Amino acid sequence: LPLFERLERRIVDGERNGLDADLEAAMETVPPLQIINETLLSGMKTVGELFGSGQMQLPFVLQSAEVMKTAVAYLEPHMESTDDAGKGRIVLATVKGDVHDIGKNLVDIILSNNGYEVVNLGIKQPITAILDAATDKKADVIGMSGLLVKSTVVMKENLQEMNSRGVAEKFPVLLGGAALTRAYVENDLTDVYEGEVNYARDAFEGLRLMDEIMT
Ligand code: B1M
Repeated sequence: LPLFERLERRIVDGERNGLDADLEAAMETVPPLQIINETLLSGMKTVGELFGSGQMQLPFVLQSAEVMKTAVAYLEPHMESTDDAGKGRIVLATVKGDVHDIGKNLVDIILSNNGYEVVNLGIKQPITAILDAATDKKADVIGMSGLLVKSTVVMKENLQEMNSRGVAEKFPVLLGGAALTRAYVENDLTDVYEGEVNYARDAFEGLRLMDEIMT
């Protein structure tokens, strides 16, 4: 297979052998972020489709996810980044009950490389932990990611909890993850929260929104 098709295939097949060499070769012609966006994410999309239609079993999805993470970790040091982290601080987490973190970690990378300090709490984070960290670290924004449909409900509960704790004015939120849609956020979440709600379709929209929030 040609290089980029082979790389995409590696994600789908969860094949790590030869990955580094292919990534090196790819970086000779294409910047690392573009490799992630156009090649690797396309592989993950196929994985999602195969899993969703019952053609791929969970352990193989996990393998693909591991190869995806390895590839992103390999590419990250080669990405362009600004030196300062003075644009603002975000506490970022995957919500309670949800283990998906590839997208959240991409958001971390994009924001960190573009002047933001990111406090990445990891996966399955209850709102109490998110709020403790946000208060502790004096976060400017709280970012929540979720890929399961039930995570969209968790996000709504989290926002209600934030209202009742009286921190809505203090913390604008940035929400993202494949289970969310702009329509759901605008129709079901914006009205729930007394603070500012922002929906990002991808990591770059997340960066643009952070820039907007912080100005
Ligand atoms: Co799971 N999974 N999974 N999974 N998994 C999905 C989400 C699913 C859609 C697959 C499917 O059925 N087609 C489905 C959810 C269905 C639903 O809820 N209706 C599903 C399921 C069912 C499950 C389990 C329940 C399976 C089971 O156990 N039977 C289980 C859940 C466990 C749990 O969470 N409690 C499970 C487990 C797993 C693995 C562990 C095997 C693995 C995750 C590994 C990991 O993340 N470390 C996994 C994977 C890999 C997927 C798919 C195939 C790929 C997800 C991914 O990484 N995409 C996924 C299929 C899909 O999404 N269509 C699927 C790439 C990533 C870059 O995209 O995270 O969307 P994404 O991020 C994007 C944007 O959304 C945005 O930016 C990123 C791109 O720039 N974004 C943000 C994300 N977060 C943001 C936050 C922001 C801003 C933007 O601001 C804060």
